[in-house]
Amino acid sequence: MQKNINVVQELLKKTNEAKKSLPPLRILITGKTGVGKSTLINAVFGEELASTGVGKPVTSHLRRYSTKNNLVLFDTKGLELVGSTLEETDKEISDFLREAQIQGEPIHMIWYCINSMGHRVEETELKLMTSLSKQVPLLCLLTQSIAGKGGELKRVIEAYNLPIAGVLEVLAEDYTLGKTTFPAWGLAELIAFCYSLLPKGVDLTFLQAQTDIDLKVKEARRYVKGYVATTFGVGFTPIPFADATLLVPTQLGMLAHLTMLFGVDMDENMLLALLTALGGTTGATHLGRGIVSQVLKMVPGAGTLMGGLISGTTAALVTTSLGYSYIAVLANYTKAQREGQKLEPKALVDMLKSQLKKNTKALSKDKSFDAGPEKPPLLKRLGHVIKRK
Ligand SMILES: Nc1nc2c(ncn2[C@@H]2O[C@H](COP(=O)(O)OP(=O)(O)OP(=O)(O)O)[C@@H](O)[C@H]2O)c(=O)[nH]1
Ligand SMILES: [Mg+2]
Repeated sequence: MQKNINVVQELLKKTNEAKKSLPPLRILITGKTGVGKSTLINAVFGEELASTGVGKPVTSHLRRYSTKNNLVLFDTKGLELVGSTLEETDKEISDFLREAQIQGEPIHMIWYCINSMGHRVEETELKLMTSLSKQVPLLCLLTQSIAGKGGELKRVIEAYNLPIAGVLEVLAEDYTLGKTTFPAWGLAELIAFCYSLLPKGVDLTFLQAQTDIDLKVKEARRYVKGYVATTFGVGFTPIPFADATLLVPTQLGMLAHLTMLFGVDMDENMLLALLTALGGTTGATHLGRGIVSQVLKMVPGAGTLMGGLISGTTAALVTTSLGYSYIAVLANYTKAQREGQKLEPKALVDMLKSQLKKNTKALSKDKSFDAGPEKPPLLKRLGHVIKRK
């Protein structure tokens, strides 16, 4: 294995590779003018898309917005959808959907927005939703839903039994009416629904592009569990302590994937501070030893290294603890960034350290991790030891 690689560069490179491997996700957002499409997009995908004045015109009513997160949004503008314009609109959007499919750049989902304040749904809209949903899964979103307005409309629309994926209410931004402010709601449900509806692959693109941090945390932790299970395998083969450095490429791969899932650009200095805190140096060899020995100290009963081996279960525990702790750091980093705050590297380093302690302690109690030393006979087990390259 190459020694003294610059792990920060390596992590950044792996994160970029993970980002690039995400398939493009294309969502079309439509509905009458002023229903709140742009407001909803901003709430679900973050402030960066707030400058909705721009965007590339695709057809006379369609605009395309590409984001750096492999998400492509198509937003219609100024649709009136009354009388004869329905047929034109239907044709315009249907032709576009078909063409996109032929070009090998299919639209994965349509959000059809209706303003809850309008109290009712027009015949033309029912027709349009039915027509479009024949081509692409369509979600009917009842926007600006305050004081139960969307609920009534939801029942009305559901009663039509349209061939659509679902009807959901949402209030994308707090709404003030006189002295009363109605807090935004329904976003997490909408996000969870889309996430479950999207096909494998593009669901990850959606996960990293959307703004619900709790969902990212939940899915990232699930990813760590799966990653550790496949990396260390059933029975968790023992690893010589000296080869703990071999864990580094594995762990870096995991950290890169997690960074990608959060859809944030981690500052190079921030990563340097975090990795330095873990390993005490930027060299990969030391980093691997650093991570393992630091975390090992916190694992009860793991201090006795039989024949210089750390058990596979311990290696798995260390890696899981590292993953969970890094997720907590990413979550806080992302939250702070969204609120326009800047966290100092030291704050994140402290957070990482206290999280490592907390998670290692909790995982050590987890029965699925048998953190103690492997049972003899040692020689037999040595046959399964990972070979040093
Ligand atoms: N408070 C609040 N206001 C909203 C919400 N959704 C839309 N609005 C308001 O409704 C108006 C229209 O919203 P837009 O998001 O621009 O509507 P649009 O569907 O993109 O309109 P077009 O681009 O013209 O088709 C704006 O003034 C928004 O502030 C919401 O969830 N909460
Ligand atoms: Mg708009």
